Formats: sequence, C-alpha cells, structure tokens
Amino acid sequence: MRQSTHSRRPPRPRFVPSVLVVLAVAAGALTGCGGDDDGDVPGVAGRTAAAASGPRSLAITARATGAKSAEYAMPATVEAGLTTITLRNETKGPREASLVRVEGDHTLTEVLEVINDQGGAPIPDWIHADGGVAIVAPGQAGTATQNLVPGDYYVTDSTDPDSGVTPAKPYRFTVTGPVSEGALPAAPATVIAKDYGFTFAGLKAGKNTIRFENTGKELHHALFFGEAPGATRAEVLKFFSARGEVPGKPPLDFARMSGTTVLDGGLAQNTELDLKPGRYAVVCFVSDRAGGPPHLAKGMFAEITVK
Ligand SMILES: [Cu+2]
Repeated sequence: MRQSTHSRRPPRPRFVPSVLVVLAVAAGALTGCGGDDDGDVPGVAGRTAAAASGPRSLAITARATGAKSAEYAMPATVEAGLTTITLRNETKGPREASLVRVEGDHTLTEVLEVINDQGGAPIPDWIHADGGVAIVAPGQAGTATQNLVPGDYYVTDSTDPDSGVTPAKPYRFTVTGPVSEGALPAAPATVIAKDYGFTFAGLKAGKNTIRFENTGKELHHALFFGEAPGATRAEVLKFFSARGEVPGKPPLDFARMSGTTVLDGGLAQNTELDLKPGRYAVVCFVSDRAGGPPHLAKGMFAEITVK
C-alpha cells in the first residue's frame, strides 16, 4: 500500500503520477518560497457571496496532523454553481484538492481503488473527475474557478510523498441544487486537452491564470514537467514510457513542475499554472473510461517553450 519514495518509481498511469511529484519535491520544487499569495486569493477575504454575479466561494484548508499527514477542512455543503475553490496549504509538504464526484453510494475505498489502479482497468461510470485545485506548495494558496454540479464529492490528494492517494479518512462535501451554471471569467491563457493531445495559448513564465478545458470525451489532465537542458524529445518520451526506469540522469528538471487536476470530458475551469522559463514536456497519464494504457501512449504528449 505505502509508496516507497525511491526516486525511480514509475509514474502512476491513472489519475495521479504521484511519483513524479515526489521527484519534484526531492528536487526542491514546490517548497513554497514565493509567499505573495496571501493578499490576493479570490474567494476568501474581501470577496463574498454578496457579489451576485460573481463566483461563490469554497474554502478548503489542509492542516498538518503529523510530520507527514494532513487533514482537510471544508464546509459540509455548498450550493451548486460557479465557484472559486481555494486550497490553503498550511502543511509542510505540497498538497492538492482533487475533486471526485460520485453517483450513488460509494466509499472512499472504492474511489481510491479506481484512482490508484495501475493496470489499465476501466473507470466506472459512477465516478467523475471534477477538477479542483492542483499541487499547492507549503504555505501557499491555489484556486480554481469552475461550475459545481449537485452531488457528492470526495477531496483526494496525490501529492503525499509517502502514501500517494490514501487520505486517512473520507474528506467529502455535498453540492446542493438547484443546478446553476455561470460563465467562467476570461483568462489570459488557455490549455486545451482533447482526445488525444494539447493546445496552448498565451502561456508565459510566472504565475499564469489559465482556462483549462477538456474538449474530449475522455478524462484528461495536463502535467507540465521541465525538461533538463539538452534533453531530446526522444529521451523524454522514453523516460515517461519506461515509467522513469531508464539508466542515467533523468531528462527532466523536477524543480520545474506544474499541472492541473483531472477533468471529465466537456468540463472547464480557470486555475493557475506556475511556469519558469525553459522547455516543458506536457503529458496526460489518465487512461480511457473503457480502460487501457495511459493517454501518453496515445500521443498525449506535447512540448512547449516558456519565456
Ligand atoms: Cu488524457
């Protein structure tokens, strides 16, 4: 059950290649030194639900419960509609709040079985990847603005260096009806995922506010890995395809890593992507609902140079 932190563990082929996050942590990325987020996080202080046309707020706080464990605090219910989700990370490691919506009565154990599967099993119809906030460095906050549909949601976290997606207890909330849908605010950059590929617009070095959109039918995310200087596309592809099990120095610079959570086909959110200058490899490790290999094997790989 426990994931070793061995630096050559393969990436998880399903929702969560947490090993790659582990490598990033080991490389000193995601250690939180910016510290400039406190004053300008939408959806917390200064912005209230009173703004009738603005997004609602959902605040999630990750607090340390031990050297390597965390708990998540959030309201038990929120109303459906356009919502800015804020994850405040008060722990000493990177955290995320991936939202998994379930139809019917399903336990956290069932959810984790699907998420942690590494054998290309089908993704059942009752489980939905509904975005949330991806990797947030310690002491920082991250946001995602998206429509929440009524239903039951689990909050999962793939970034625990020791245990991957194994929260000690179910962290969940309920989105209550009626169905409400608002238009996402304009975003200066876009990342579009489709079956099977990516397109990018407007990305630059620094903290990008992006519209992340899944225009395909399958589930997708976009994980950004800095490429090591001089690394070739072939070397990078080989490294991912071999799940990191290649001799020699990795062709990736794990100090430069960013990404999104997973979205079901047809969904979109505005969120943040922290990029540094240089070349990035962008990958999706999720597999089809029908099962099969990670989308990387279907060509869901792109390279982009950020300036
Ligand atoms: Cu994908």
